[in-house]
Order: sequence, then C-alpha cells, then structure tokens
Amino acid sequence: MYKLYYMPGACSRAIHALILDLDQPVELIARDSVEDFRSINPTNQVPVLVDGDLVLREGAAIVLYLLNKHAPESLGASAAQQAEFTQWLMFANATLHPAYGLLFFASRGLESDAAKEEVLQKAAARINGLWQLVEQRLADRPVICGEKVSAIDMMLAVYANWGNYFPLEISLGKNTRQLFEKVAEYPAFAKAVAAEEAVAA
Ligand SMILES: N[C@@H](CCC(=O)N[C@@H](CS)C(=O)NCC(=O)O)C(=O)O
Repeated sequence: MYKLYYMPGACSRAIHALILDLDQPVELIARDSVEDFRSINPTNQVPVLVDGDLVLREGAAIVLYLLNKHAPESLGASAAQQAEFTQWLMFANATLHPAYGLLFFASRGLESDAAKEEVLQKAAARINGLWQLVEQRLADRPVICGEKVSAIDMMLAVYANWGNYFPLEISLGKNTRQLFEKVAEYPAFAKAVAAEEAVAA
C-alpha cells in the first residue's frame, strides 16, 4: 500500500486523486500530524509518496512514477506525445504552481501592506497570463492531454481553487471553467475531495 503525506486542499490532493484513479490502496498521513516531517522531506512540503523503501518527493516526479508503474500508456504512445505530456505536467507543477506560491508568500511573508499589495498584484497578473495559455490549449480539446481527465487536469483544478483565498481578480476562461466542471465530477477527484473534507471536518 502507498503512503501519501498530504495537507488538505494542497497540491497533494491531485496525487491523492491520481492514486484513487489508478485503483491503488493508499494510507493518507496529514503532514501536520508528523512530529519530525523534515526528516521525511527536508523542504517540509507535501506531497511525499512512500512505496516500500522508496520515499519520493516532488509532485511531478510522483505523477510520472505512478503513471509509469500503473498506466504507462496514458503518458502517450509516441516520444513526442510523452514529451508533450511532460511539458504540460511541468507547466502545471513548475510554472503555475510556483506563481500561486508567490501569493502565499506575499500574504504571509511581507510586513508592509504596500509591499504585500504590489507582490499580490504582480503575482495575479502572472497567474492570469498563465491561465490564458491553458485556455488556448483547451480551444480544440476537452482536456490538457489525451482523451480523459489526467493528473495534469486535476493539478490545475487544485491550483485554481487557491485563488479563492485571496481578494484578487483571477479570471478563468470558458474552456478552463468547463475543464474544471469535468474534473469536479471525475469520480477519483470527487472521492479525494470528499475524503480530505471528511478528515478535516
Ligand atoms: N516543488 C514541490 C512543491 C510542493 C509544495 O509547494 N507544497 C506545498 C503545498 S501545495 C506545501 O507543502 N506547503 C507547505 C509549506 O511550504 O510549508 C512539489 O511539486 O512537490
């Protein structure tokens, strides 16, 4: 059985949903219930996946590990399709996710209100620009890669939700909103959300 270190509503939610989608058993461990979590991940961040002796950090690496192990065909048939999947996975995990990270940093890390406001507005402008790329990608396809909802779509849906924590104009286009309706109804994602909310309640 996999162990997944998580925080409710955090990026680990997409990994949680992916494990359920792959029909694999998982034990969820809340990061904040672990006394010395830094010994598991020195960055103090989730997700961390444990598979026997393997302790894996970094969301994109975890997604690729799980898909290679349980559903390699979903990564794409050709080298070009696989590269495209990796590109969008990294866009989500290494470009869009850190852009949201700036919002959290500004709201918690800066003392002066003026500095906070400036960083928040700049981060929001960057995030809006990145969501436009998602919108364009979805102009002629229902999901980011492949035929059905993938880990990438679920990651994007999790990040989009973080906009609700800030009083900022973050606008999602019509295609993007349609994608997130699909993700919300996707059984594995809905199950992961329900499980995390049940624990948090
Ligand atoms: N590059 C890391 C980033 C992970 C990350 O930012 N995790 C956030 C939750 S979305 C976290 O654990 N934040 C808690 C903290 O930094 O204290 C990855 O992709 O796994």
